[in-house]
Amino acid sequence: MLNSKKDDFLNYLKGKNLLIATHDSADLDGFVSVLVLKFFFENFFTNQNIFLTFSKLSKYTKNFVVKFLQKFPDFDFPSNNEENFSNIDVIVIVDSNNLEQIKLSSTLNLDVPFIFVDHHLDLKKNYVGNITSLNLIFENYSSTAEIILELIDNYNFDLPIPYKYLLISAILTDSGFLKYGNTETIKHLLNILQDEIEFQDVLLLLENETDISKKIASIKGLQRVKLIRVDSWLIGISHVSSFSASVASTLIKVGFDVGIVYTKEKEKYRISARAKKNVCLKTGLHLGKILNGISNGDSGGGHDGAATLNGENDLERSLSEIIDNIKRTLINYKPL
Ligand SMILES: [Mn+2]
Repeated sequence: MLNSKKDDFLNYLKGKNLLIATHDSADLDGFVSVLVLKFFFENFFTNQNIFLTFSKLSKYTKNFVVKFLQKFPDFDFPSNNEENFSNIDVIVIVDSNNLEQIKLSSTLNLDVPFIFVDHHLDLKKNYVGNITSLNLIFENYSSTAEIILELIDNYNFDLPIPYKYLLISAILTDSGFLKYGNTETIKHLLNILQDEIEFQDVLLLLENETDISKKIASIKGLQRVKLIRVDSWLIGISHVSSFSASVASTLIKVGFDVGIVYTKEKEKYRISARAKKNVCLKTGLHLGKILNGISNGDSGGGHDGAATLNGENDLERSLSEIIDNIKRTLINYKPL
């Protein structure tokens, strides 16, 4: 990240009342990014108000908080500010650049300018109100936490140990315990760990007993899966009533190259898609782009190997477009 980008970002925020927000059902990366950014701003800027808001935490994040508090009982998790946000000058939105994934409090009007800090595919939506020149969107980072770490790093800012645990946890979970990481991810981890933190201690915080409803969703997802074969590629399509993302990952684990799992509610639906990393690299498959480019008005986003679409218009049409696009990408691939 260019130093001038960081300076522009911070210079703009200086002296303003800030609200930091993240996507709905915040995962660890979104949640931690909010907390660390708030802590940094509070120490870096003086005499300005810094609020935070999240509509909901994911179940995993909630479990993590419980374990984290056993290790750091004095850590003061800032609570959601449910106050009147009428004096906010600018909103910093972390870990998403899609407003459809952000649920802001009703007291907040989106006339307030906002800036994205994110590592997902840049949707380039050109929202009115988004100061695009200040966005810190870098798709080559495996987590938003790393973008924030680099931002802080410049200013010789020493984070207290609990915050370091938080950052490492966010980086590890978002990079799939380095499976989707790169050399920079490892450098970032080493940079925070130094000699102060025992890696195994962090891993303990991230262990999670799978709950029974999630196990049942995986099993049902496997029972219902439909197989489509394209040359030597295997695409699996299934549906569950919840945990679609984790079931899509399960499809990959059992041998599918691409897994698509949908969830249908009364007026809404969700499609989660996962693909093997090497399939994306070989064929140029980018699920985030495919799920973003649906013609019925619904749009999703994500990474090459993991993407989500939350829609309300026409599930059948979205599904068939997605499947057709995936097939086309795979068919066009000619091995050297
Ligand atoms: Mn993330």
